[in-house]
Amino acid sequence: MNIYSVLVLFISVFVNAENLTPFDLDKDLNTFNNLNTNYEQTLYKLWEAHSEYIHHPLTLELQKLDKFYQFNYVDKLNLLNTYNNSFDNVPSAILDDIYEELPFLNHSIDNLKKYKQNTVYILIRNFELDDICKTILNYVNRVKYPFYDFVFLNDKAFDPYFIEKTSHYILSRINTKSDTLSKQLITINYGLINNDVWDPLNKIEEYNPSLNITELEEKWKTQELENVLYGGSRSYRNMCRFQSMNFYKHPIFKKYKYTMRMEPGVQYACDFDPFLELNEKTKYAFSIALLEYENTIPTLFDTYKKYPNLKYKQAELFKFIEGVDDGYNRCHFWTNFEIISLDWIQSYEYNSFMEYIDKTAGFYLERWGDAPLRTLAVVETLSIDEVQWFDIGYYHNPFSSCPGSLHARKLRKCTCDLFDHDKSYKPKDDEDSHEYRVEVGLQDFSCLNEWWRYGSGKEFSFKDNNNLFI
Ligand SMILES: Nc1nc2c(ncn2[C@@H]2O[C@H](COP(=O)(O)OP(=O)(O)OP(=O)(O)O)[C@@H](O)[C@H]2O)c(=O)[nH]1
Ligand SMILES: *[C@@H]1O[C@H](CO)[C@@H](O)[C@H](O)[C@H]1NC(C)=O
Ligand SMILES: *[C@@H]1O[C@H](CO)[C@@H](O)[C@H](O)[C@H]1NC(C)=O
Ligand SMILES: [Mg+2]
Repeated sequence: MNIYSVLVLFISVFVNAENLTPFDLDKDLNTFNNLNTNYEQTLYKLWEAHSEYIHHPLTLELQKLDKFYQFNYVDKLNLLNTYNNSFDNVPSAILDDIYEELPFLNHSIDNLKKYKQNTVYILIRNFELDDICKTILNYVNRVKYPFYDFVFLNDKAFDPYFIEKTSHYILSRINTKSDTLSKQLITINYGLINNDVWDPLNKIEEYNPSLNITELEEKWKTQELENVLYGGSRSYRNMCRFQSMNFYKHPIFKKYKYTMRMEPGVQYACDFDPFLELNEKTKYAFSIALLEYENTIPTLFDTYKKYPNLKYKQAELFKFIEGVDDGYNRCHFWTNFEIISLDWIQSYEYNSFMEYIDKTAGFYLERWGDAPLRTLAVVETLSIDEVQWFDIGYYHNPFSSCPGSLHARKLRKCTCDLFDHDKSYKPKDDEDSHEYRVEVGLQDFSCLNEWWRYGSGKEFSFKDNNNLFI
């Protein structure tokens, strides 16, 4: 692109911005649909032009970090932004206000720093704005102290309206004190993923010389005809690979220790806290476990068994995934809700396993999901007491789970109930209603039974040995 056409692009963006709705922007402007290969030239200028229209208080510093980019949204009151990125510089009167509102911190600045090492993480596309806003509203009302940071990642440019609206939902509260507190404490990070990381097939020779794009596309067509879920999709495969082995390499995550994954449209039916409820040893937490579709992973388990450093049957958690005849029972943690220790997922052990998996190209030859892959990595590298089951009401289309104990449901103020399994399937046109849910609990395709048996055991009583419900 020459200088002249770049200029024309910017000018036309600027001129048209006021006449376009955000969703027009999403569809019509190349910037939001093109692969992320030249941010400096496009996004930053576009953003500058568009930001006048939005009137937001953004700190506008697009940073290039190797193959990633980031910019942050903070309010004027944000303490870290005001006090040179350290709570140590924050005046004690302000800290005292914080301690009063967050009693579990026990007046300790170290606890405050620890609390702020947690972040929610969302990989998302611009058009999913409405769904994520519903989920965020649900989250801020279910988590008692929802002052954790957020990380949004996207392989395309974020629509400024998306940033404006999501940050508004995260920061704003009805209660004035909470409202101030969220603005003081929360940093919202918006990160961008370079196309080289997101879509390795773009440089297929470099990625894996044995692959041929024409042949891959043929394969995907066949898989789609064979009803392999998302079998025809290249972007879904990129997503699975990114969630398996790349998201945590974004430099944004350097300042965090734990992250909870959130997806647009999910619902939390009970009070919970993703980080205060973590056990000391926990490195991985999940809510739902179920069976993977067989036709998405025909050769995954055989590949796994050939991993050179394999623990396999020596692994403490192996029984959770053990099938008949040396096979895989297809149990996996459902990764759309997961809490991850970043030290663990950034470890050499985790990453050498994923790199081995990636070299076999199963992400693209078949349609390996990030859920079974995460599960195999958990089994290989963690012990039973490092994995925690979060028995909270959780719903991601079409499955839900609800605490089995009435006592827990009352304490957590759950709005879910345990369903009569035969009645839990509802007609398709009722999809949005609360009832259209398949309660996973004890169904055949649930793997909670396996977890109770071979994992941490069955615990229906509500644990209140944390500071959450004081
Ligand atoms: N930026 C970006 N995010 C994506 C892309 N594909 C999926 N995602 C996100 O990745 C997560 C998983 O994708 P989903 O489409 O929800 O996949 P799923 O949960 O297996 O299936 P459904 O929710 O049933 O569609 C969600 O948070 C999506 O928003 C993509 O191409 N680009
Ligand atoms: C802010 O922090 C940087 C790096 O930590 C340091 O070099 C600088 O002197 C600090 N500035 C103030 C005003 O404290
Ligand atoms: C890829 O495969 C197709 C069909 O088998 C073949 O025609 C083409 O030459 C191959 N491309 C490369 C770069 O090897
Ligand atoms: Mg989803």
